[in-house]
Amino acid sequence: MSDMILHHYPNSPFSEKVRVAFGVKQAAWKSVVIPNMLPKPDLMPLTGGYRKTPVMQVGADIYCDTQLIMLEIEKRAPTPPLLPTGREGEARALAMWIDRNIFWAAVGVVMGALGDKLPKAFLEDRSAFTGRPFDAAALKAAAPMAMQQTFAQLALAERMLADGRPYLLGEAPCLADCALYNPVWFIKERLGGGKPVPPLDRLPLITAWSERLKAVGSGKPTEMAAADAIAIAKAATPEATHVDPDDPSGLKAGQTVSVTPDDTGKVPVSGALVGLTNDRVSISRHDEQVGDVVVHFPRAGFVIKPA
Ligand SMILES: N[C@@H](CCC(=O)N[C@@H](CS)C(=O)NCC(=O)O)C(=O)O
Repeated sequence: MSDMILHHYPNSPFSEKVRVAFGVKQAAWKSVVIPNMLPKPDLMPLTGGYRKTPVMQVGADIYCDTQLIMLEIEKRAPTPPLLPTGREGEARALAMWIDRNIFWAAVGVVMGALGDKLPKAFLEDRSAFTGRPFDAAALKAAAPMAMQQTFAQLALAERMLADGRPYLLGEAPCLADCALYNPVWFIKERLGGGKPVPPLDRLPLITAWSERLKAVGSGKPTEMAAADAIAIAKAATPEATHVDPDDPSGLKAGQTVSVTPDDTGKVPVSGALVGLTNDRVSISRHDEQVGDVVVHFPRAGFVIKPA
């Protein structure tokens, strides 16, 4: 089986969500470190424009968004499971809530504290990425509200742990734990040097839970050069995919479409529709550097438009 190659950077909290999943599974993976802002010249030929972090590559298949990356990891390294039997929907729904709500509140906490220490180029990049002003003064002004929001939302997760369970859905870490580790790790590592700083100081169960997840580690990474990842894509053939002919969207196999995130980093990726299921949309594209690749996105949170 081809290697799972994660394109990521160390400070990226969404990448930490994936790295901890590799840890749960003690999986082997290849690590390609990418820049933390545009330009990303070695990533764009693979994704066709999708700019977010992380991206997972397996041969000539490119998986965008951690929603889908986690499902691919689950398929390729099934044990122990991230989706507890009979509770897959719960685990995935919790992850969506965390990714779309708690994460952004936590960004407000971290950036509110660090905003004036961040390079201008980074702040400009994130303004373009989010479509909102990302400057030190605006971030600082919004920080107290972000702190309250982060606490209010994390308090819900704290209540889940109140019956003594070690992880959000029971005895073993699942997808929801990996998702929640993202914003908690972000606050702890960026602001507290690993120690619980506000609002974590008022969340003892989440703090103890985060120590358990830290001990899980990141699996078995091996460094890989970006050029090697590109060569792997070029030499590989994408896996077979399927377009559901009865999909209510009316989209048909082979038609040209664009796929765009609905929240941040709204860069459309265009190609021929080769896969469409309830969970994912897959498009085939050709690039001189990487040859024929298929780029996969989740359905939830992505807008598909006929070209
Ligand atoms: N919904 C995406 C969110 C990913 C995301 O927002 N990642 C941040 C970094 S943690 C990002 O892309 N920042 C801009 C960049 O890295 O260029 C996912 O689940 O993968």
